[in-house]
Amino acid sequence: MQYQNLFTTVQAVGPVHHGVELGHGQDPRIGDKPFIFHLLGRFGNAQIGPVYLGSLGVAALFFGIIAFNIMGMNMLASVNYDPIQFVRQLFWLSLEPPAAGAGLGLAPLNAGGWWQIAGLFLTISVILWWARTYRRARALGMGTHVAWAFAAAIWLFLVLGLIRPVLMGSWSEAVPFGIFPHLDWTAAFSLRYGNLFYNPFHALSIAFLYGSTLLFAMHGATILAVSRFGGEREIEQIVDRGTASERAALFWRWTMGFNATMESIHRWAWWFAVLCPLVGGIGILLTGTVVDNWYLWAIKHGVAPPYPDVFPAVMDPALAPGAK
Ligand code: 07D
Ligand code: 07D
Repeated sequence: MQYQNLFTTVQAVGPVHHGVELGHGQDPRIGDKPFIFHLLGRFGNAQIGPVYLGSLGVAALFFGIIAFNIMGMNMLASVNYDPIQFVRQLFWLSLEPPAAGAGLGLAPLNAGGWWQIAGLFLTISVILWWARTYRRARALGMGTHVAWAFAAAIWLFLVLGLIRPVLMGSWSEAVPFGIFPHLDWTAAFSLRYGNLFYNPFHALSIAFLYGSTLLFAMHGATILAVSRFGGEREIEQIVDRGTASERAALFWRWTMGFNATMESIHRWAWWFAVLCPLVGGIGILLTGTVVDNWYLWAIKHGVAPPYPDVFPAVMDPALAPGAK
């Protein structure tokens, strides 16, 4: 029978194991009896547990769950505690930041105060989870690449909800909590600042986003294609280049004249993924602080052509009488 490796996984079932011994000063792991879960083994490793929760994990979950509950309870209150309407309208419900004009002070609970508390707790939770990824990697003697990649996402998150609103002098600039409301915010943000497509950092961020999917597809496909030669045993293929990596490299040299190496492809992947939110965060940070209208900015710098003179001159709508 032919081996089809696109959807099926070879599940080599062996005795469950706890992993390496924990060093001095570490908390015990949770789930003393790891077990095999066949269905999950089709997506990843069939062994479930043990989990290292530790004090950082407990604290992160504690703050995260409180933040999540504050959002949920506010949304529930907004439909008069009607569970049916809560489910029906869930995607439209929102917990909004303080209104424009309220500045950076503490707001009354029902006028943005709950948003501030939920935001504070969510931020604490995300940062604690970051510390957890750093500490667990160190405890295993690994590099901290995952933590630093996560930090790039947290950078964009902090720019959107903390750094930029503080620079703009108002919490009203921040993103609301809610499924569709955060999309509305995203669209409104683009319109308010003259179309984000003309923000070169948004363009760069998109290039890295698209580039990430392209690289992920190329890499995943290449490794699956040589897995019959042991290609997914990547470390062995890096330190002792076998026929799998030889063929994979040859394939790309034959098709496009150049190939990444078994090791460098992971650098490409890491940098593309990290640069997406990293440059994106720069673009958002500049919006409204340094550049008020990306379309007019683009005309000024010769990126976008101005409308022909037959039309009246385009002015910055933010400068129009009555705009503020
Ligand atoms: C697949 C890993 C798993 C993560 C998932 C998300 C929550 C929210 C909250 C019920 C790839 C978990 C979701 C915890 C639950 C409540 C109140 C990651 C994977 C499955 N967005 N966004 C989504 C967040 C911003 C934008 C979906 C978060 C910016 C657009 C989900 C943040 C802007 C679209 C979501 C954040 C923006 C989405 C799927 C934080 C500009 C969509 C996400 C903390 C960047 C898509 C209905 C996904 C959608 C979508 C979560 C920020 C734009 C709800 C947590 C402000 C245009 N966003 N987003 O798969 O379907 O990510 O929306 O910064 O089209 Mg968003
Ligand atoms: C949000 C990082 C923070 C997330 C963290 C995760 C939890 C949940 C719980 C797992 C995603 C915390 C997680 C709390 C834990 C569980 C259960 C990363 C985040 C820390 N855009 N746009 C981008 C495109 C337009 C706009 C980036 C395309 C329009 C705004 C990306 C198009 C308008 C912002 C991108 C398009 C507009 C962006 C996001 C096309 C709307 C941003 C990169 C084809 C009308 C953000 C500089 C990312 C940004 C952003 C793509 C169009 C608005 C590349 C493809 C013109 C306001 N857009 N966009 O990684 O950085 O996000 O911009 O039309 O803020 Mg855009």
